[in-house]
Amino acid sequence: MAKATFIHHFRTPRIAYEGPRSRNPLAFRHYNPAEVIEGRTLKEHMRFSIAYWHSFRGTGADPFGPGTIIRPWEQGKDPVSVAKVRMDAAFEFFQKIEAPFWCFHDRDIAPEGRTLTESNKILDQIVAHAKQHQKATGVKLLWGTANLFSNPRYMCGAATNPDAHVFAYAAAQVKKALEVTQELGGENYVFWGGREGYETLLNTNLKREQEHLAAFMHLALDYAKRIGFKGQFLIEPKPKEPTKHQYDFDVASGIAFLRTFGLEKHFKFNIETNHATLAGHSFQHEIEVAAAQGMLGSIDANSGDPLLGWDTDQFNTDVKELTLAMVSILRAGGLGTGGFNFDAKLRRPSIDPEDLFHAHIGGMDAYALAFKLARRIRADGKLEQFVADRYASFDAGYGRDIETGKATFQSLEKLVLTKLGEPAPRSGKQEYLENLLNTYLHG
Ligand code: XLS
Ligand code: NI
Ligand code: NI
Repeated sequence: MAKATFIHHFRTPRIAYEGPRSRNPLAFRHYNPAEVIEGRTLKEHMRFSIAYWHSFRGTGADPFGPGTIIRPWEQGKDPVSVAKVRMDAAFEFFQKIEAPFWCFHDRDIAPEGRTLTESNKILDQIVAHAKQHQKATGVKLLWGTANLFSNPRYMCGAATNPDAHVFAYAAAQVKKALEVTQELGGENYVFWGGREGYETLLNTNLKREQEHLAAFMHLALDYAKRIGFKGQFLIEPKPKEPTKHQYDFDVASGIAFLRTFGLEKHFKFNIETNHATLAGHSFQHEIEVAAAQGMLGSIDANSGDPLLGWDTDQFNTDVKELTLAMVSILRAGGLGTGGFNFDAKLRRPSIDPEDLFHAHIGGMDAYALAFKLARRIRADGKLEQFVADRYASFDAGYGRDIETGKATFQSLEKLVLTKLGEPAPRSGKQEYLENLLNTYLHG
């Protein structure tokens, strides 16, 4: 282990901040990790995280062909030794890219054994290795999760599988995933639906499947409590893919699910940009829906392609989209124990280790710039003031009575008949606001 930290797996040096004028493609232009804003460094504000599954397990394979991305450390016959060297490379990358956090699924970091006992043993070895790396580098775990979708046993779902045997297996796997997330000091634990959904209603009892999913969540909560796991539980909604209908469709349906089954106090949402757009929403919409209920947890930072209808998991460099999202996040008071996790992957022909740097530099810079622009927008106050003014009639008088539950249909009818008459129309001023936004983005 001590040796491994000195072997350099990447030729690219640590990425430095050079400022907006820099044209060095391997430097940060907006993300200055050491910059202090309101008593906290930008590194602490942004809480960037690297997704192990994409950046260290992604090979570029797609349904039309095998992987194209071959890393030099992916060599050797013993998968456990390879997993350790891969992890050495990963922690080197985390440090060089100035990411304070990482995220993983159990099966990304450790190969699955022939039995659950064997899988757990292997996982323990790799987790011990990760723990040493975390200690040596100061990189922390944003969240852990379990892969309940790759193994063929989960082809019809995990917690929503029609076979109780599979439910039991998934429970055992999540029990272990919670233990290792706790062992590594994970600040959150994520439930993304995997294959929790259906392909056809012809073979599906939707009601029972949703009840089983809720039962699973309750069991996970009970166990977390039992072992003293303090991390925040997060649901990551996605409307489709891999199944044609995923039960955690979007934030709104997630809230309904949590409320229906008495889980709402224990969960927040991990919102992924590409999942929002697949559901026919904007990224900002999903943030607003979660924030309105005090359930904004964390972000899976990526983007889809507007011309493609699946989860392309691209790095997001769209400053306008991110600035709008950041305005909503800042208004909600930030992400708390959450962060911005780059759940994004290189395109299939981007095969150089250096491409991993370009990808993350672009994403980090875009988010950091968006953060700064959003702060400026909020400090300037014009946008917020416009919205506040638009609702001002609810701040006093009968408007206030409506909000506080004092008004009745009769009292409102009387007001209209005797005093108010016809309401005066007022412009929504969308075009003015779009222009105003551009003055911040390009001003
Ligand atoms: C897949 C999801 C997945 C989760 C973690 O679409 O985004 O990567 O973030 O299970
Ligand atoms: Ni995700
Ligand atoms: Ni995704």
